[in-house]
Amino acid sequence: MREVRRGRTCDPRFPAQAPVTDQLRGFVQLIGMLDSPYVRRVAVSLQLLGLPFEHRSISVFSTFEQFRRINPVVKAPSLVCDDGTVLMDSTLILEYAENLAAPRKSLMPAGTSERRQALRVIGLALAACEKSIQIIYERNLRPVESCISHGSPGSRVSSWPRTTRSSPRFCANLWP
Ligand SMILES: N[C@@H](CCC(=O)N[C@@H](CS)C(=O)NCC(=O)O)C(=O)O
Repeated sequence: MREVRRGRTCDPRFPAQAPVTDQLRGFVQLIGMLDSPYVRRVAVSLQLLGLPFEHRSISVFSTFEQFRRINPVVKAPSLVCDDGTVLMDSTLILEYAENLAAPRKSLMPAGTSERRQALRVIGLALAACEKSIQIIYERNLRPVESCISHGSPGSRVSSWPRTTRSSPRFCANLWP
C-alpha cells in the first residue's frame, strides 16, 4: 500500500471520472481518512483479499474541495477504479472487490447459514458505526445554534431521536 498525500486535479467536465495516468493504471485508489470505520473496513478488506491499492488520505472535511474534485458526492470511502470509475459506499466497494478477487479469494463464507450469520454481524457493525457517527456529527460538527435540542447546550443529547441514542449500545448487546 503506497500512500499518496498530494492531490491531483481532475477534469471538471467529468467530475465523477478521475484521470488515469500510466503510472496509476492497474491500481485502484482508496480515497478517505483511516479514522473512518468505513474507509478502514475497505482498506483492511482489500489487503486481506490481496488486491493492490493506493491509499490517499483526503478528508471529507479538511480537504473537502480536493475530495469533491474526485467524487462530487464527497463520500468516504470512494474507490477510483483503474478505468477512472468512482465507486462509493463500503459495502458496494467490497462487492466489487470480492468480484475482482474471485475465485481466488473471498472474505465471505460460502455456506448459506454461515453467510447469513456473517451478514447479520456485518449489519450490526455497520448500524453501530452509523449511529456512533451520527452522535459524533451532532456533538462535534453541528453548530450549537442549529442542534435539535431545546434547553442548554449540554442537554442537547436528550432530545435526539431515541433510536440514535440507543443504537450503538443496542448493536453491541445483540452481538452474537
Ligand atoms: N454507508 C456508507 C457510509 C460512509 C460515510 O458515512 N462516510 C462518512 C465518513 S465516515 C462521510 O463520507 N461523511 C461525509 C458526508 O456524508 O457528507 C459506507 O458504508 O461507506
